[in-house]
Amino acid sequence: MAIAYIALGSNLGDKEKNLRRALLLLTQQGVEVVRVSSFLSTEPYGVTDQPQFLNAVACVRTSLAPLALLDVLLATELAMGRVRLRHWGERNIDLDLLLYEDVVLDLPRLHLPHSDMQNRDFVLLPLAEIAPELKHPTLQKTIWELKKDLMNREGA
Ligand code: PH2
Ligand code: MG
Ligand code: MG
Repeated sequence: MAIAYIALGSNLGDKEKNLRRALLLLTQQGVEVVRVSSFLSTEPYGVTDQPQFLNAVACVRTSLAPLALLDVLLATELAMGRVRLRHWGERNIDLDLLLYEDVVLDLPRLHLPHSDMQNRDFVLLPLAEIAPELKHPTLQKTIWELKKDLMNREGA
C-alpha cells in the first residue's frame, strides 16, 4: 500500500458539496481517504478574474500505482461532469496528484511531485495542516518549510 496526497479544488456550483462528493467517489473506487484538511476559501491563482476557490488536501492510502491512481482521479472528475471553462479557469472539480510516496516521475501525463505545488498557498496551507513534517522528495524540505518559504516570498 502507498500513501499519496491529492489536492481538491472547486469554484463552480456548490463548492463544498463538490469536494465532499469527490472524496466519497474516491472511497467508492477503493482509494482509502485517511485524512482530509480543512476546506479553505482561497483567492484564484493564475487566472485571477474568476470566483474564489474552495480547496483541500487529502491523504489517501491505495494499492494503485501512480498512473492508475491518476486514472481514478480523472474518472472521478468525469463522473462529476467535469466542467472547465478555460485553462486554469473555473471548474466544478479539480483533483491533482501532489505526491506519491517518494516517487519522482516526469511523464507527459504526470509529474511527481506536482511541479508547481511549492508556489501554491492553496496547496501548502492545507497540506501543512495534515502533513507538516512530510519531506518533499526533490526539494529536500518539509512541507512546513516550503510553506514558510512561500509566505516569506509573498510577504516580500
Ligand atoms: N486551480 C487552478 C488555477 N488556480 N486557484 C486557487 N486558489 N485554487 C485552485 O485550486 C486553482 C487556482 C487550476 O487548477
Ligand atoms: Mg489544478
Ligand atoms: Mg487538474
